[in-house]
Parts: sequence; structure tokens; C-alpha cells
Amino acid sequence: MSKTRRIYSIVLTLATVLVLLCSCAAPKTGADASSAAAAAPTAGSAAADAGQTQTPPAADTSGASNPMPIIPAGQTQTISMACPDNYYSAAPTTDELPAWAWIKEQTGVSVNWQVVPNSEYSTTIQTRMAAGVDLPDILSAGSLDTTIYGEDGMLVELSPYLEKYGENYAIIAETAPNVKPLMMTPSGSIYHLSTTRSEELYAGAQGWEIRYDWLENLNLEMPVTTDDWYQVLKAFKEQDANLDGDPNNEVPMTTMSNVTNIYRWGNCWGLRLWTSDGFSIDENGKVQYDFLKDEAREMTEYVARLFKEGLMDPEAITNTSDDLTSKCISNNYGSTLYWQELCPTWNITLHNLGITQADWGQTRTPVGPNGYPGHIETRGYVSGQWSISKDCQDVDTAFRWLEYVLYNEAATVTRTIGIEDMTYTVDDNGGYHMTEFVTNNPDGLGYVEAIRSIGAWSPVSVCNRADLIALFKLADDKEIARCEAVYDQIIPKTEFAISTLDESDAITRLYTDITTYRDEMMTKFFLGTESIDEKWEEFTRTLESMGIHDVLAVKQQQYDRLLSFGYEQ
Ligand SMILES: [Ca+2]
Repeated sequence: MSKTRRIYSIVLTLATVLVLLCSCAAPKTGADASSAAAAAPTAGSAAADAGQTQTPPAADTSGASNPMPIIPAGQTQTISMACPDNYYSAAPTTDELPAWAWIKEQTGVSVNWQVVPNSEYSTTIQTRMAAGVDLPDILSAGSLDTTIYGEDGMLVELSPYLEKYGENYAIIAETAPNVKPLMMTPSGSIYHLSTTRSEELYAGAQGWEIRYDWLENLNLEMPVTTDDWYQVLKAFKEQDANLDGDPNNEVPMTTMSNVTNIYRWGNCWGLRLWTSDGFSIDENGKVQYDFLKDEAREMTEYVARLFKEGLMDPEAITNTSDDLTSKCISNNYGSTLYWQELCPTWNITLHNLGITQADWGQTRTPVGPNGYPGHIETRGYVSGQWSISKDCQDVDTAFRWLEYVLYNEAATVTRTIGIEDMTYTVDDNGGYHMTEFVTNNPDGLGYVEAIRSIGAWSPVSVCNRADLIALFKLADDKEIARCEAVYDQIIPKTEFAISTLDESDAITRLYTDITTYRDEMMTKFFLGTESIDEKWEEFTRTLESMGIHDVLAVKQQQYDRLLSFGYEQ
């Protein structure tokens, strides 16, 4: 097996594990990957325009280490960049959209965009990396194990460049010191840059959403505890909560996708079962697996009761995204566990259907029966992985462009909310406001689409500044207040340092089967096809015999290494 083939097969294996860990979209099979290879872009790297003299980095006369422009006026230089295309497909990134035209003006650097639809990107970039020729200068490496590629010489080690040019990064690092530890490989190298991520804090968390109008219809208070929730769901089921005259057509709660959305009930018992996938750190700094805890059994019993008594949609675990939408706009579903951002869309649809009082909205995670105040896990401290390939002919320019685009304040504002006076204005206090182009788009685009139609909030922008995103996601004061009401419950995901190859191998070998078994059994417990009383102990013993403690030992190593890199809890 050639070196690149070997890397490719390792990466596919790792990607599979990562996908299972992250509950991301399933990876393409090898056969799909091969056919995508044939369709992959073949454009050359275009590191520097042919025949053009390389421009040395601008002399630092201002004390700034990455002053703009990188390329002086009157000269041109092009870098190539592979990433997913704009999510708003009517405005492809290759059209030189206004937000990117602005970046070009600031940097003096043109971009040869090598884009494919988001759903194809992961396979395409893995295939291109496996082939190892004509690589783009910069690539979105979110689906790649950059340690493997970096140590094999396919990606540039970025630490010296970060040290030399990291002017904007240094500002970010002051308030977000954990970005760097999370970018460091076991040997302390950096093969990708990531940005901070904070959108969950302000732009609508994932958690408990309820029909506020149903509570009002039945003269009920907002439920606070898990016991309150049980009572409210029971009232939704037994009474005519939607006021259509039929007391039997209400389904109290639903959700979608797979059993992991149901695991959010663990948030009421202090369990980190969702983005942390069951891994938590105890007060002694020891990594724990929360599915082994007594509280996990208590949570499972609670949820099984909801299913048994018809308080939870029997299809809650198997619903697709479309199923969830059609249920939540049917006026027969009273609550869900999902993203807040869908609530306004559901409300608009219901209002248009004549249900003018419909009022889906976010509320707090319930307080658990043990008095635990409830939490919401973030999706992670960092966002994105951006790497520079071995084929880049001018790493200084590519790095400086990337450093500016990812970390500079003005660039971040542009990437996220667009162009001043086109999509936003700035008031005397420096506050940003969306223009009518966004709030009342002439072509009838929604807020997010309008922003994306000019190249902002694109896949390259998914480095998340909650204050900016909230501007176009939360337009209504009532919605803002409901989202703010959960801020104090938001807790960080349990983070680990990037794996060594041995650690990856151990996790692949053991944890894939463990999660499959875990999810199958938890589904059976929830749905009542296995008895919790009879089988819970066997369940936890099986997790142990399958090697969960070996996985924990690996996780402990990764966690300890993260701390040694300066990660602050
Ligand atoms: Ca009814």
C-alpha cells in the first residue's frame, strides 16, 4: 500500500469514528470517494501567478506583524483555497461576492476558489489529499486528521508563522486562551488554525422548546423542574391544549434524528451525554463516563415513563428533520428538544396557516429531581480547521491572508454580517444594526439568505461570534429575552487534546462498538422493549467488558496533555 493510500485508509477509519463521535453526517464509502475523485477539481495550485515576481512580506513599519495590504496596490497575487461553497447556492463563492471583494481589497490577494457543495466537500478534500498532487494553497480541513497529514509532510507546520505574523490571533488569544491548546498536536506542532465558537451563547441554544400559547390555553405555569415537565406534558396529552375541540389530538413532546437528542434529558441530572458524548471531568480531574452513573439510570427511567405514558412521540428517535418540521407546524405537538432557531420559522408557518396565536419558544433546561439546576452543553470551544498544503509556493502570503481573514476584527465583522451600509449600519456607540436589505429584503430573502447572498455567514464564516450572529438570527425582543434566559445554564463541552495515532487506534478499536451497543440498548430502555430493572446492570457491565475503562485511560491521557498545553478549565 502506498503512503498516500495508507493515509487515506487511516483517515477514512478515523473519519468514521469522528462521525460517530460527533453525530455528523455519515461519511461516503470508499466507492463514492473514488467516483468523487474523478470529479474533483483539477485546477493547479495557483500559488503565485505565473511569471510574476514573488513579493516579499511587507516590511513591518507600524509594530504590526501582519499589516494590510499583504500585496501592495498595483500588484496582484492569487492564492487557491478549497472549501465548501456558499450555503446559499444562488450566490456561488466563485462570483466574487461583495464580502470577499472587500477582503480582496484589504489584503491585495485574489482567491482562486476551489469549491464544491458542502455535502460533497469532505469526500472531495479527502480524495484530493490522498492523491497528494495539485493541492490548494489553503484548505478547509475540518474532516481531516491534520496530525497525520502534517506529520507526513502534506501540511505546513504553522507554529513559526503564527509566531511571526499572529497579530490578530494574539488579540483573540487574550480572551480565548484555549484556542491554541486545542490546535496543538501531541508533539506540540500546529497543522491547522481554528477560531473561537460562541454562537450557542447568544444566537439560540439547543434545548427545550415549548408552545407558550398551549400553556396559556390550559392556564399552566412554565414548567421549571422535571416533575413540572411531567405534569405539563400530561396536561397537554389529556386536555385540548390546541383548542380545536378535540382533547385527543395532542402529542406532548417530540424530537428527531436519533437517540442522542433524547440524551439531552441527561442535562437535568448533570450528565454530559450530548456533545461530550458521555465524557466528563470530575472534581479530581479524572475523566468519567456518565452512562455508567446512577443518574443515567434515573434519567433513563424518567424518559421511559414519558414514552410509556404517551407523553413522548413514539417516533421521536426516528423522525427525520422534515418529519420534525411537519409535526411542529401541524399544531398538534406541544414541545421539543432541538434548536431554538427553528421556533420563529415554525411560528411564521403556523401564523400563515391561520393559527395566529401559535408561539413556539425556548425555555430553560428543567431542574432535575436531585436539585441539579440543568445545563446546556456547547458544541465546542473552537470552530473550523484551516490548513496550508505542501504545494503552497508562498506560505507567508497564504498564512497572512488566512490569519487576517480568520482573526481580524473588521474581517470577522465582514465575513459574518457583510458590508457596511449594504447589510448593516453602525450607530454612534459602535452598535451594529441590520439594514432593510436584510430585514426586508427586496427579493424576499430571509435574514440568513440575504446575508449569505453577498458572501457573508458562509462556510468560511463559521467561526462564531455570537454578538454578530444574534443580529440576524434574533430579530425579536421576545425571542432575545427567551434565549438570554438560558445563558447561565450553558456549560462548555468536555474537550480533549488532539489524539496520537495510538490513541486514535485504541478509540477506533474499542469505542465504535461501545457506542453502537450503548445507543441500541438506550433506545430499547427508552422505548420499553428492554426492562431497565432487569437489564441496566448487565448494560453497564457490558460497557465495561467491551473496554470502556481502556477508552477512559486514553481520554485521560488526552485530557492531561490538553492541560499541559495550557488549557484552562
Ligand atoms: Ca385538541
